Amino acid sequence: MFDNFPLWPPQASSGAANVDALYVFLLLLSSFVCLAIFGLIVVFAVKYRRRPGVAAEQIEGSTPLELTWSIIPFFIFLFIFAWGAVIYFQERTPPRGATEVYVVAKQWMWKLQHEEGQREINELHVPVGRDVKLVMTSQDVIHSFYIPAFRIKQDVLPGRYTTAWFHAIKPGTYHLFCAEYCGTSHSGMIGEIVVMEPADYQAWLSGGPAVPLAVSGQKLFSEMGCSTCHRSDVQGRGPNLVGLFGKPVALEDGRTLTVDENYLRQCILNSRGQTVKGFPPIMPVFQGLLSEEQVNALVAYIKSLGILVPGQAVKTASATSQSEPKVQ
Ligand SMILES: [Cu+2]
Repeated sequence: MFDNFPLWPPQASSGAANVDALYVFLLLLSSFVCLAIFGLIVVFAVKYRRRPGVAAEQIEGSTPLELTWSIIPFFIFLFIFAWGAVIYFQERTPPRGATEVYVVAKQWMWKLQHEEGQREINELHVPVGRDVKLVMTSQDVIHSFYIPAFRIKQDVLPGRYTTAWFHAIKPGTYHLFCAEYCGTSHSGMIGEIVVMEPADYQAWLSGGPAVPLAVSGQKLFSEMGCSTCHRSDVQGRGPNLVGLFGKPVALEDGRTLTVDENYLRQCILNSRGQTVKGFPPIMPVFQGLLSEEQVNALVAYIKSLGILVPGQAVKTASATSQSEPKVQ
């Protein structure tokens, strides 16, 4: 009966039910408080109305009453805060081993690229039941990647990466919106998320020739001359990048930070001020020389060198196989 009157978008991700539960709780609580206030206004207006011959009586207030209506809401708010924080941390923490999709936003379209190399525009195919992490950046203004059915929304900013993740639980086609006003055709910056059964997804993946992103990155790595300094066999003039991703690194200025996508990105484009301790600041600036897609490919390549498996030969630039860009 209410099929054509959806109050909620479909719950198509693992996190959707949690978000809705919190939302419904807030809605019910707010409705209760709202009704209680307006109900009491009416009741008191009638009960304490002016009556002929009755003088108004001064009421001084009650400490127990005020304590009650302060302390109970305090704990209710704390409960809401804790509940919201749990959901927030779940939504902000991509699980290990998630499939990665690189997203580049521009006025006014979404460009998406799978780790396996497939490119899409305004459309993203994903398998059901798999964690998918989005590594997103913009090549012009601020956009926002919003999938109501998954209950995720994340700003996409120029000059850096932001991430989001989801775990689709229901095959189907869902809306993708840009949720940040980004210019004239902002309302047209929409797309579709197609959630497929794993077998269908595999068939879709193998549908066309594609070079894995890390392999494109590897090619670029040698074309741009990165491999002359960042060597994987001996220590070169730049840091060895094998096994670097996800590890803490000490910088020349005394800071220590964990190597993540943003650090790699900043170092590739302009490493000034971020040089690794013990290395001279001689890396050229690549800002303006690389497209966002090329930076993504380089980052994906460096990440594919990221995990060292004991007893297994270190993947070097020449040994990365075409089919298996990532050592798990
Ligand atoms: Cu936009």
